[in-house]
Amino acid sequence: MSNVGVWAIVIAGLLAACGPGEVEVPGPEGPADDVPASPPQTPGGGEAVVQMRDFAFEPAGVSVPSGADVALQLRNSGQVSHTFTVEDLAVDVTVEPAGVGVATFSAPDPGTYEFICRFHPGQMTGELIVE
Ligand SMILES: [Cu+2]
Repeated sequence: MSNVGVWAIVIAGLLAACGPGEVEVPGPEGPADDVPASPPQTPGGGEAVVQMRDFAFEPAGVSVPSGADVALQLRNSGQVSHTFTVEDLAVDVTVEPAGVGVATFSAPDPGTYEFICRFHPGQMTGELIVE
């Protein structure tokens, strides 16, 4: 009976069609539907959002182009106040719990600049990468 073989192929096809229903588990940085590594919209040079949690920045790495006027959105989703502090750039913004803030600065020469939360410097650190 060749019909059996045909059905086997059809069923295999259906199974294959259903297979991709599996969802890829996003990495530690989560689904990058907002601002991927290469910022697509850069109206003022560079815009990105940094979440502040108890106790971590997310993402912990932010890339901006050198010379850009950066307006970094800060969102505190934690229970306590946090700061976004880049000592090298004299940037220091405190954001209350459930609050928002903006860190504005001119991106300096290319390099890696550490940012921290002054209240939790041992836990909350990240890197500002100027390209
Ligand atoms: Cu903090």
